[in-house]
Amino acid sequence: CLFLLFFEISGVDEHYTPIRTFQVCNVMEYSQNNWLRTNWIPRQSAQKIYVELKFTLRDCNSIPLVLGTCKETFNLLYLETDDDQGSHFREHQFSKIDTIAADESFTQMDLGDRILKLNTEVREVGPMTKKGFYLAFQDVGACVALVSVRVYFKKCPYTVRNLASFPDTVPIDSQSLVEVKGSCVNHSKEEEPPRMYCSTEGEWLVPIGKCLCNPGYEERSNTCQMCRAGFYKSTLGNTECSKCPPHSFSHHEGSLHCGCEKNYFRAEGDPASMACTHPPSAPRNVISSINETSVILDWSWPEDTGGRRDITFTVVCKRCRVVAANGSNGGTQRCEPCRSSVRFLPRATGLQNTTVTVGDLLAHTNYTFEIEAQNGVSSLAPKMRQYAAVTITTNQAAPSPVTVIRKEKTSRNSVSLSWVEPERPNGIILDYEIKYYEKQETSYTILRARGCNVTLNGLKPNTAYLLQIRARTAAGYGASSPSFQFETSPDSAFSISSESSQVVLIAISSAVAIILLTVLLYVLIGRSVHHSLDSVLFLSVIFTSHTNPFLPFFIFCRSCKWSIHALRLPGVRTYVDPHTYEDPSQAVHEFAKELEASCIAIDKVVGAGEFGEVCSGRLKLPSKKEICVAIKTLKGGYTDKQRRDFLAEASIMGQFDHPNIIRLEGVVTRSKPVMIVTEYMENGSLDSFLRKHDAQFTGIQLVGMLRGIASGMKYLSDMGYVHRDLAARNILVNSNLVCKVSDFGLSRVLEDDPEAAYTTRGGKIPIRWTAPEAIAYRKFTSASDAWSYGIVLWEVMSYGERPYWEMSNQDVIKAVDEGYRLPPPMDCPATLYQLMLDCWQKERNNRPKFEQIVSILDKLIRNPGSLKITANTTPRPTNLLLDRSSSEAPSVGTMGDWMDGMRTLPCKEAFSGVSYSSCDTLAKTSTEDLKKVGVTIVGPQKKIVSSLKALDSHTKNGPVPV
Ligand code: ACK
Repeated sequence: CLFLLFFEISGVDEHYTPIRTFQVCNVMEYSQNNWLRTNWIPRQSAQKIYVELKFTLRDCNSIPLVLGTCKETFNLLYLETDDDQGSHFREHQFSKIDTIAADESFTQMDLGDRILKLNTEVREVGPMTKKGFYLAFQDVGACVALVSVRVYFKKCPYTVRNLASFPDTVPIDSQSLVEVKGSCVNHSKEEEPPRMYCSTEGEWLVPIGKCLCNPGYEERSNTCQMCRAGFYKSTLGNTECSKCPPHSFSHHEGSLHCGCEKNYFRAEGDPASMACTHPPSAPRNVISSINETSVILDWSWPEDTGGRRDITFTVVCKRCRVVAANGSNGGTQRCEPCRSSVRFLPRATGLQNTTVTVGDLLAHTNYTFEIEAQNGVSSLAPKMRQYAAVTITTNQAAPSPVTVIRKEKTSRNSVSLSWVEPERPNGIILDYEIKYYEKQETSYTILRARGCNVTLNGLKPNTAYLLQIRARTAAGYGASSPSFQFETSPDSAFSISSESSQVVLIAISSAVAIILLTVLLYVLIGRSVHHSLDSVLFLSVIFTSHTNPFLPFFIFCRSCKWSIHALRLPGVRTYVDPHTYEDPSQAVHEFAKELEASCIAIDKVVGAGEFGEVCSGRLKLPSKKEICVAIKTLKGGYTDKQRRDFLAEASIMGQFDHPNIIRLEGVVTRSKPVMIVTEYMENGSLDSFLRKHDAQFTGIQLVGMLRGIASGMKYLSDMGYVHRDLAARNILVNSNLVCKVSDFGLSRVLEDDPEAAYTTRGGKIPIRWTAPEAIAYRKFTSASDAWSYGIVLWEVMSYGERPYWEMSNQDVIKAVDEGYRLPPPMDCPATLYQLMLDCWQKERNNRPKFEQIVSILDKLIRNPGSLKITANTTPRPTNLLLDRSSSEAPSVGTMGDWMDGMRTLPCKEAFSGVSYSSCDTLAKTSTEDLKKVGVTIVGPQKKIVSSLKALDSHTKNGPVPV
């Protein structure tokens, strides 16, 4: 400071803090002009300067004798300069800022106490333009002490708002706000330009706009800081960094994304916040249900969806064959994509539901379907993709309808037609059925043709006919073609009679056929003349009526090398021997449905078969009702052959569809245990069932059961299947007493049957049930099955008696060979016994066909009265068995004869030494009595007891007939 008559004095302020002051107090003298000037103060960025003064001022009234000279104000002045002028001082250069008066003044007493009363005054100066300035204080006669002078200016200080930094800002004038643009802090970006206003008071006002932290950075204390390891931030914004989602990591700071762990992936479009995922596991529980040439595939969702919800399914169809490897037994599977004509419903890829129907497959063909569950990352991990495969074999399917029929030639009485083979024959077309009728009539004619043309003869002239054609394959008939209409030509006087032309035609064709066959006969006889008598050629030409000019013929040559062809009844399917298949497992899949083990619930064991246990259980197929089933299992440790033999039964059974043949539900071959699942027959096998219910059924009930068995056997023989082991133990009975033929197989059946015994020619045969020619030279035919049926008939009528009781197999063979036959069971209707005897005809061609047996039994059922006439139960005198050669109807002899006969029974002289006093005593004889005398075999026991009763009634009711 520049002191110009101001004095620096020490004192204390009101708080007794020592202070130094500049004082002047020349109040007694006139014309005072005392100055105090500051040093040069640089202006810096200040526009406007504030000066705060703290001072004390003495009250003039408190000073005596100063009136007129004492003042109570002083002046504040300033001078702007660009440089420090040192001690150079010019009074007139200063400009007055204000006259400062005191708000408070102090008295003498105050002074005596040395307490200063401070006044504070603030004045503003500016705007300033020069680099610096001086302040000056002018005293004109006051008693004033300047305690402090504070010089300052106002500014808005540096600040960071909304991630934008705003510099120190000095307001320009007192009127307006200063708009200041902010700059984004490091690692941030402007979202909207940041701005703020700096007020004249040095306050920041109205922040506008903001900055956002870059990806990988988050806002921390007004700065953008890198995300820590294990965290990420993928977007611009002032959110915090997020923790890495499951199965991902970030090892470095400032991560925008987290990387996926091994075997985890992120699909394009997956947000960074989503966990890393992997392809799903394979679909589960694939079930196929085959319907001819289409298959419905059903499956369950994969166990592991890979952590995603965008699961879809894709089904790939392949045709696979096992190709034999050169020189080795095994083979390799070769697959090729299915034809493009295979249809998928709704589609093959992108399936949202867990089912698809595949249609238009080829019949009898192996297909493999690979079902894959896919999700958004499947394409990123081809090696991790899994699928479930199911192999199916399509069934036989009936051919599609004939659609194109052409009329080739028309005359008065005939028309020639041709047609085009069905688009999908689904097998070899065996023949066509042509059904036609007059348009106005309802009765129709049916013809069959092997080729794709036919001539219909014997038609009425000038008549409209309608015709339909359907093709037949081993799978049966296909649907009929749409009706095709044609008209014959009008009558004409000059036309040759069609009847006579037919005759001529037939005559000519017959002649040609006979010539051809004669030549053939000649050649064949010539070739096989050295063969045995067996090699006789049977030739049968059957001419049908001229309206049906097809000539079915049968040629048999027993010992010729060429095969035997027989035209079976049209419309009936033919049994296919599964052993003719190179790969027997193909046969089983051709004829048996593969079941998922998960659809089967086993309840309990009901018996034991040769290959394993027989159980009862339940089968629940998708969208089908649960049914009771029998389950035959193949026990572990089986050989390949055992497996083949076990499944052969299913391959055979699967070809049958008849109410009296046990129905195959399917097989389980793809998991263990291997199973054959059939319908459940509540009453088990017929022999034990009958034994359990001895004498409890009416004749009609028994005949009903027998009729069922015969009907099943008719079906089998029509199919060309020979059972070879027809016996009551192989018939099953359900809760409605319906009998069904079971136990199918070839050699296996006999190997399996405990009744089967080895013959001298080798091979096992159930002697008691088998026809003599089958025992002698293994001639098994439907006629030998008819013999067995006779034995079953006997078993049924005797409620499960063992045929030939305890006789040895050798004795049975001998007795039967000598013409002896089983006697009628007790109370057996005569007609049924006659039927048995017919079945046991030595000459097999004389035995009734199953069709005839069915019709005989049907007649009996319609006329139950006929069952009342029972066959005579008295055994023949010479043997337990009846001698068929001596008489047809057995009769009761005299008491003496009868006793003689009894003594020759194979009961070791049972009656020798036994005396009977009367017929009464005889009639009361019980089986217990017989046991006592050594008749231990149940059959003869019953027979003897019933005979005694019959004899008793004869003697009581009249003379014993001779
Ligand atoms: O007489 P069962 O009770 O009837 O004892 C045998 C046993 O299994 C061994 O073959 C019984 N069995 C076989 N197949 C069936 C079936 N489909 N339903 C009921 N029981 C059956 C048979």
